[in-house]
Amino acid sequence: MKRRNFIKNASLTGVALAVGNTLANCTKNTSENKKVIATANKASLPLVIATWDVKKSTQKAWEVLQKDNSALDAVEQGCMIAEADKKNQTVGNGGLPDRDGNVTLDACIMNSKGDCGSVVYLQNITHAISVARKVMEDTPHVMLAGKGAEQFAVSIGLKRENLLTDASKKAWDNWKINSKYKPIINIENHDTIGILAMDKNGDISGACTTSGLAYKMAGRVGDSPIIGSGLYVDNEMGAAVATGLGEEVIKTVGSFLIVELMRQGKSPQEACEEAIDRIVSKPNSNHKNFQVGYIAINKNGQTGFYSIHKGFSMTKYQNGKNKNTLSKSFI
Ligand code: SD4
Repeated sequence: MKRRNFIKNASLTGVALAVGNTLANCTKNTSENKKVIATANKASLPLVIATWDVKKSTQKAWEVLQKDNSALDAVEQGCMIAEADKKNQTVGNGGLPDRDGNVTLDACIMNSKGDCGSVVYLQNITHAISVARKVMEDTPHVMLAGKGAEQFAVSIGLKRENLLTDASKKAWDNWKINSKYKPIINIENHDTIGILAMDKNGDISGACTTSGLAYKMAGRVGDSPIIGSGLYVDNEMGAAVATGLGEEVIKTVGSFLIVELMRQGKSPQEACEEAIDRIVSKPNSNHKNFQVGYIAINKNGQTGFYSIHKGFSMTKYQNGKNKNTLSKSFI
């Protein structure tokens, strides 16, 4: 072999070896990572966690799991409780409207296979989460918006309703007197509902549903229907869901970030804390004026939750107990 060809071949071999080693390392790391996170102890399953004090929703999800239904059914039905509750002014029917008096809903859902569905800017339909599920199951798409989402909802048998209750209209009328747009921290201590459930086999699903920020600009969509921001499920590692000022969650792709941090070996608690840190440590961060909270679960059945401000909480249903606990916070 001529010297030039020898060098060329040798360097190609070197490159091949280097690439081979890198690939081998990647494979090794990935399989090691998979081993780090063992499947949860079956005795502690099923398990449901949710943002805020939503015991009726976690109770429902738990009951669904007790009947051996899927984690996907559990998270959908848990969300439906909050959506139908007209007294809850941050989700579904009775949600606070945008500046123009229109109630617009955002929701998404994700199953253990990594499939997902989402609706944004949905009007006149109470159960946004069920529409999101059908988008996932019955269409080739992930996300439907506005009129198209509403038409699809009607086509699957959901009925149109006026979602603006008297109480929410009154609140909007009061807001119009000053019309100051400012995110309200921990509005009524009852907010966007995000639920994560792990069934008896350790498979995880998640869902998130909201009427979004009260008195938002017409057309505004938050993080809650954005896969990776408001919600992310990776059945190999775990799942996370967000609440609070969606713009800040979107900027840091918060839920996906938490799941990837868990993949790197962080506990759910550490991962939630780091995701909040990414928000508050930004140059010019205005975090004193807004809230963000995260909850997360890993394949071991460990959970974590953390927020910027005090007042956020997580509800957990495990081992027959349905308990709400206040979160630690950055401030
Ligand atoms: C949004 N993240 O639309 C939602 C609202 C929320 O606590 O969670 N409020 O930005």
